[in-house]
Amino acid sequence: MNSGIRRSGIVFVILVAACGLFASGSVADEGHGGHSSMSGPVPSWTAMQAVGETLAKVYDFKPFSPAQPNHLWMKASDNYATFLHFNKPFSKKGAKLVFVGDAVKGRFCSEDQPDGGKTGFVHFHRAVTSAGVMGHGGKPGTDGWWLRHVAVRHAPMKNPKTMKKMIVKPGLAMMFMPTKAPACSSSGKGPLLPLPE
Ligand SMILES: [Cu+2]
Repeated sequence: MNSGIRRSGIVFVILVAACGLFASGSVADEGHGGHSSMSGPVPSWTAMQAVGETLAKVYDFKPFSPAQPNHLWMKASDNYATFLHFNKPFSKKGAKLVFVGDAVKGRFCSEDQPDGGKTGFVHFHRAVTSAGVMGHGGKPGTDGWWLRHVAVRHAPMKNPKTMKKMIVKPGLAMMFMPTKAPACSSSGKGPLLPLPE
């Protein structure tokens, strides 16, 4: 994947993150320091409401089977997508946006993990999962997406390493949720497929 796509992805994520913060209206109670230092005009309520309406129309992509009820996805290109991750199914009243993020199509191989995870693509979710099973990680070479999460609020989650409760802070969520990928080129399973661009 070229770095242009990755960079524009980050800009997108930051924009959506900002929208999420403005629209939540509860930034102050959540103690997000960065926001209060902002000066100048603030976005109008109707402008922010229109953001939601706009996003709802284009977040219609279904990269996973079965579909994730807590996620809305937008296909940006054949191998790049962005998502909104809610605290409960988005079809439920009161569902809150917790993460925005982006994802790169690839296999569960260290060779396909963007930047080896350093830029935040730490979680692999396989494209197809049998019913009732979590789709994190998988067998070496399984098709799916590498995800990067950016929290837009303080939210409770389980630390994937210790399984203890932790609070996610707004910003890049390197702890959500690392899946260590195997090297596929040395696994003896035939030639390596081309990497996603
Ligand atoms: Cu997953």
